[in-house]
Amino acid sequence: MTSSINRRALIAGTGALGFGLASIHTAKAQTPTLRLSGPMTPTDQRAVALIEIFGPAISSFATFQPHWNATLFRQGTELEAIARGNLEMSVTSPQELATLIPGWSIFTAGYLLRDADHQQKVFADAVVNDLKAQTETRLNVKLLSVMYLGRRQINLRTEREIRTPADMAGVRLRMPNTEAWLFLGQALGANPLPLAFTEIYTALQTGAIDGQDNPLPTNRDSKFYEVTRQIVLTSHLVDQNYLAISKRVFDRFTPAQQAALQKASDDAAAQARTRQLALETELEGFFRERGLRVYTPDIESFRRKVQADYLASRFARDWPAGMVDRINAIR
Ligand code: KDO
Repeated sequence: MTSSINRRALIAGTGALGFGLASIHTAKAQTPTLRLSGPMTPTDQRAVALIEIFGPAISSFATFQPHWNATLFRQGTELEAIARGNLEMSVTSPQELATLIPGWSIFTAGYLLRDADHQQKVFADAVVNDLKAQTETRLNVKLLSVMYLGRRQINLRTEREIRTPADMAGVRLRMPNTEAWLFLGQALGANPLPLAFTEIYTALQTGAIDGQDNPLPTNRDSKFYEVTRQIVLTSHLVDQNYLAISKRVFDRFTPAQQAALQKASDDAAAQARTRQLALETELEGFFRERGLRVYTPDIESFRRKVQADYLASRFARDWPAGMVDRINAIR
């Protein structure tokens, strides 16, 4: 959900707030607990990698305590919780970051990143340094690694064939509740409706929405295929999340522990990316076997409209001059 508190107040307030993790200063016997809150299921490959790789790799100096299915904090409120010292970690997104630091909206644009490899190279490139630095100083959030979620596809409970954005007219498409997400739904030609991730299944089941967009592995994990009839392979966003940690919490670890945290994060992200990519190629068959129609629309017509809408949008005014070209040039 969009942050309920005033953006300026939050940013101004982070410098003055105390952080309640006194235990992090104490001896090894009391290792600090790193609580992570996220809306994903525990079977999501990012969650699996964090459980299998990240937690064990840091267990000698910190206790990793994940909370899935948004059971600790509501989707979209995690950054505010970290900034206020009420949470140590989350898996955040450019769409959420853009509600607080508008420049992040460049990564919410459809058809900008080409694939997982491009996404990884862009995150490691100096082109993102300024946004990362602003996020640390203004929000107290350090982005450890980029996590590949997958290519987002349109998934509908209706049967009408979708070839171009014009065919999306009137489709009530669920989007996460931030301005950038809702804009993407609109750019796809749909009528976007904001809804939390954890409410999608029931909304599809009851017909409160006509569809949703998410990568194929998410569709499988959250069983959206049980309550929908078709998947339109628009691949409109190479979706990225970031493993995020409170900067102040991070700074309290020794340099060796910080390096171990960074490596654990990169290793977990690498495993998750490899598995998500494999699932994306396998799953088309899985959905077809369950009776869904899976097909590729006229992608060029989607690309043209979505890119044109973004470049003409108010979001583009917050993108540093030349940044789109620099991102496109990364190979
Ligand atoms: C979603 O709400 O559709 C979304 O895919 C948005 C992502 O940025 C991310 O928050 C994701 O949900 C969750 O991690 C659940 O997979």
